[in-house]
Amino acid sequence: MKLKNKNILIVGLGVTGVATARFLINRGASVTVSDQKKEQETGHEEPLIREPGIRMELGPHRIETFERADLIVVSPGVPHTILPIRRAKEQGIPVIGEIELASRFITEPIVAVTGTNGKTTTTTLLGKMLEDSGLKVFVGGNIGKPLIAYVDGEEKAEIVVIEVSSFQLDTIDTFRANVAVLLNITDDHMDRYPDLDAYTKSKARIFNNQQYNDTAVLNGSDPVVRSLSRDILSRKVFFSSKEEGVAISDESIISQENMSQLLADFKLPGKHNMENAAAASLAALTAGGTFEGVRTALRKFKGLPHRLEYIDTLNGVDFFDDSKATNVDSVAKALETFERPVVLIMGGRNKGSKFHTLRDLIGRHTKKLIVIGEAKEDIKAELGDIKPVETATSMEDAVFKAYNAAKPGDIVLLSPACASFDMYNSYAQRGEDFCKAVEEQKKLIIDD
Ligand code: UMA
Repeated sequence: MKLKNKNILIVGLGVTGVATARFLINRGASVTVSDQKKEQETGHEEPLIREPGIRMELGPHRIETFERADLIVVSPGVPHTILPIRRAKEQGIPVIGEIELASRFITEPIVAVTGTNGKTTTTTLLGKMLEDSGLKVFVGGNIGKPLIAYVDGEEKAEIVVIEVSSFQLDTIDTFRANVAVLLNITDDHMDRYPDLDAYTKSKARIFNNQQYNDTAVLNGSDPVVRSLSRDILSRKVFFSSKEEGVAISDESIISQENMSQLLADFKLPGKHNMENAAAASLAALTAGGTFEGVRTALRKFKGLPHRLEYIDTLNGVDFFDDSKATNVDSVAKALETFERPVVLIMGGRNKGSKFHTLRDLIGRHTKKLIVIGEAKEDIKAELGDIKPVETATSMEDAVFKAYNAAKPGDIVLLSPACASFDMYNSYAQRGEDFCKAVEEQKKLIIDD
């Protein structure tokens, strides 16, 4: 792909936009970046903004700039349906995402993971399995390290493992995953897609361009995943949850007995984690991982921060941080994991979630809800008749109220079912604030 002297427009100046701009400048392209935020709202992008040879257009997107580009590279957080992009497409200007651009420069095998929930856990675990098998691995994508940064970097890997979101898949064209994993599909991002069907079609794009000798690793217990699998061209391997462990549909990668043996070494709680571990094992073994490497990684893996992470116990009340649970399905999985009564802290920015789908689980597993952020009234309206709901004004207030509602043996769980952007920059920052609030609560108890 020729980039030198091409007039390329990057839309969105976040992590993706910055890494893409650096790559394109290094390849001699003429780069313009358009971001709707104002200059005073920029932060880590500062050095790039000041860099000579790059045109920066902050503030409202200008349609003329889009129409003049030879190529547009759109960031995942920018809907590819916004007017300036639609106009550019009408003029025949190619619009791609950073994953597509990067993949055109990658010759190493690519393993890609998508799904509504469990992507980051599975991708991380898969990376470790391959590393523990002695391979040099790049792990990135939606997980936070843009794929284009790998292409632009000096260090080369033997295999590339990426987490891909539906937003990223919306803007691929020729991207091909040698091994593609689809973990599950449930309602999410309904503020960006018209319905579940559109979101499902987006996710299924991970299998576009796969050939007969590629592999699709699929969740056989998920009805939506099963239904879309008919159209997949590559070899299909299903994993399905059973009462105990996971069943696999094809023993050419690993026998059922050896898979059960592997999973017996995996310690994270919940059926969903067992599915993530099975998916990662199948993908790793397909991509060149060894049985021993996979086993070592499964044994060592302790989970990721802000995903059902145990924080502390105060007077017999256990606190868990599940800030990463930004949709209702994640919250459902968290609640199913606990057998003791839960005081649940929910809320944040509503992504069009159907909170009422949690009614049954809330009824069975929780004793009280504490609601925060923009979505508090929506949650109250959909769930307030099942269990008592109390409103909190901050995370500290939420933890205080939750602790006071709990008895020794109970659980206080932050599992918001919402995005964090109304109060924080990220789910990680929200989780850290929760941990800080638990720490504060501990001091209050000690001082008492
Ligand atoms: N912007 C515009 N015009 C618009 C909309 C946004 O200019 O119409 C600008 C914003 O002002 C902002 C920039 O676009 O400055 C942000 O771009 P971005 O949202 O794509 O952010 P990045 O920092 O590039 O992060 C993206 C992913 N973000 C999203 O998909 C929302 C990160 O995933 C990912 O880690 C990163 O690329 C590297 O690949 C985050 C995420 O929340 C973690 N992902 C979603 C999820 O996992 O559920 C999909």
